[in-house]
Formats: sequence, C-alpha cells, structure tokens
Amino acid sequence: MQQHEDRPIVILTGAGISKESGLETFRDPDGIWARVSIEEVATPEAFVRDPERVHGFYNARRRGLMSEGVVPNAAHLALARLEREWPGEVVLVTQNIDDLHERAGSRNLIHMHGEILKARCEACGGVTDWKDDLEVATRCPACGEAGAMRVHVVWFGEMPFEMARITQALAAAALFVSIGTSGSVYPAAGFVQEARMMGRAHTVELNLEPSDGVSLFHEARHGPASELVPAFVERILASAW
Ligand code: BJW
Repeated sequence: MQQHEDRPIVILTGAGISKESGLETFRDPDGIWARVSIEEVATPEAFVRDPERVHGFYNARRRGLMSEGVVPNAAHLALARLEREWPGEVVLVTQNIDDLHERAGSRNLIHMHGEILKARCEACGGVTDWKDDLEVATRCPACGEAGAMRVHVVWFGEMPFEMARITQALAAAALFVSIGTSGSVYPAAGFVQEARMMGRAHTVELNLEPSDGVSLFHEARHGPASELVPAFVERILASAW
C-alpha cells in the first residue's frame, strides 16, 4: 500500500487565515473591496492611470501589517508545525501578500500573489525587500531609475508567480486543503479540481462559511481558522485522513 507521506500535502491559504491576526479580507461585508474598487487599485491599468493612489493603498496596508498587534495566529502556527513534524513534503501556497506564514515558521512557501514587503523595478526587473512607503519618485536601489518602482504583488490580468511549481505539486498531491479563501479568484479557485483530477488527492475546505466552490471538495468544515486548522493538523499528524 502506498504511504500518505510518499506524496505531498498541498495547502492553499487565503485572506481568511489572517483575519484573526487583524488583517482585512477582500469579499466579506467588511472587506477591502467593500470600500475600494478593484479597478482603482488592483490592476496594471490603475497603476498607469494613478500611481499615487495605488502606492497609497499598499503603503497603508504595509504599515498595518507591520503594526504591533498583527502577529501570526493559531492557524499559521499549526501549519508551520505540520511542515516541521510531517515526515513527507508539505507545500504551502498562499494567495496572501502578508508575511505571517514566514513569521510563524513556514519555509516551503509559495506566495502566488506576491509579497507586500517587496518592491519591484519595472525598468530593470530587480526585486528588493521593502518596508518603507513607496512613492512615484522612489529610485530603484539596483539601477537608480526613478518612477519605475511598484509593489511586488499580482494584480488582476497579471500572471501569478510559480505556477509551474504549483501545478507539479497539485499533480502529485495526496491531500489538498483550502483554508480561508472564497474560491472566487482564478487560477487558485481551480486548484481543487486540478488536485482531484491530476493528483487524485483527498480535498478538504476549512473556511468560516461555505466558499463558492464548496461542492468541489470531498469534505468541508466551517468555522474560524484559529480553531479548525490546529484540529485538522492534529488529525493529519495522527494519519487519520
Ligand atoms: C475566514 C475567516 C476566519 C473570513 N477563518 N475563514 C478563469 C481562469 C483563469 C483566470 C480567470 C478566469 N476567470 C477570470 C480570470 C481572471 C482573474 C479572476 O480570477 N477574476 C475573477 C474575479 C473571476 N484572475 C486573474 O487575473 C489572475 N491572473 C490570471 O488569471 O493570469 C492568467 C492565468 C490564466 C491561467 C492560469 C494561470 C494564469 C490574477 C489574480 C490576482 C488577484 N490579486 C488580488 C490582489 C493581490 C494583492 C493584494 O492583496 O492587494 O489577490 S485580488 C484578491 O483576491 C487578492 C487575494 O489573494 C485574492 C483571493 O481572495 P481571498 O484570499 O479568497 O479572500 P476573500 O476575501 O475573497 O475570501 C476570504 C474568505 O475567508 C471568505 O470566504 C471568508 O468567509 C473567509 N474567512 N474570516 C476562516 N476567521
């Protein structure tokens, strides 16, 4: 019989896992898209039209992420424990641009929608760690060009990062777990079908409420991530799935 640990566990996380750490989600009634429109701040066209507005939106969120009270919660910590203690590979794919998984201790991590604590120069392509505000006049530390720095995130219409590595992990996965995501943004929303069809994985949703794609999963648990994720990690480590 093939052992579970011969094939990877693939975990997908979304904004819901960071909600209890004090960060906003996007599509909940109190979420970011209820007060700002996507077209204003999260497309390449918005950045061309009004770069100050887009920089301002991300500068505020970067400061929020670095504020004192924002720390990893029990769900982030449980996923880091899973990576440490599971004898096989755990691949953590996050749609989140925050660094709470890293701060919790996760290492085998893919930021498919980028990282708010990095900046990219559109002139030379250089990516730099970035904790300060970005301005239109900010110079690239690598090439010295002004006016070409942007936050290193993936906007609508742009290609998410590391898709080849993600596709490979999904094709091999024994277990796919989706945590704290509404399942409304592609290609991430299609990962559950990829994992089922290509990897023949067992698929589980852990979310506050049923996501748009809940019927695609073999099983679903609904409630706060800080409760569901530690309990599910215990179950995996007991090999009871
Ligand atoms: C809790 C909780 C608690 C609350 N505990 N849970 C079909 C195929 C391919 C592409 C498309 C397609 N159709 C359309 C597209 C294009 C587009 C798209 O998907 N549009 C849809 C709106 C239809 N996609 C793109 O443009 C992407 N690029 C692309 O497709 O390139 C071409 C390509 C094709 C094929 C293969 C590969 C590539 C790029 C998408 C970029 C998304 N960018 C953003 C902004 C990033 C930077 C930033 O943070 O500002 O990413 S938008 C925003 O949505 C952000 C998130 O990562 C993303 C997903 O949101 P998430 O995480 O799911 O948050 P919410 O708020 O939606 O859900 C939170 C959930 O948590 C809720 O369900 C709550 O109930 C729950 N929750 N508290 C547990 N305590």
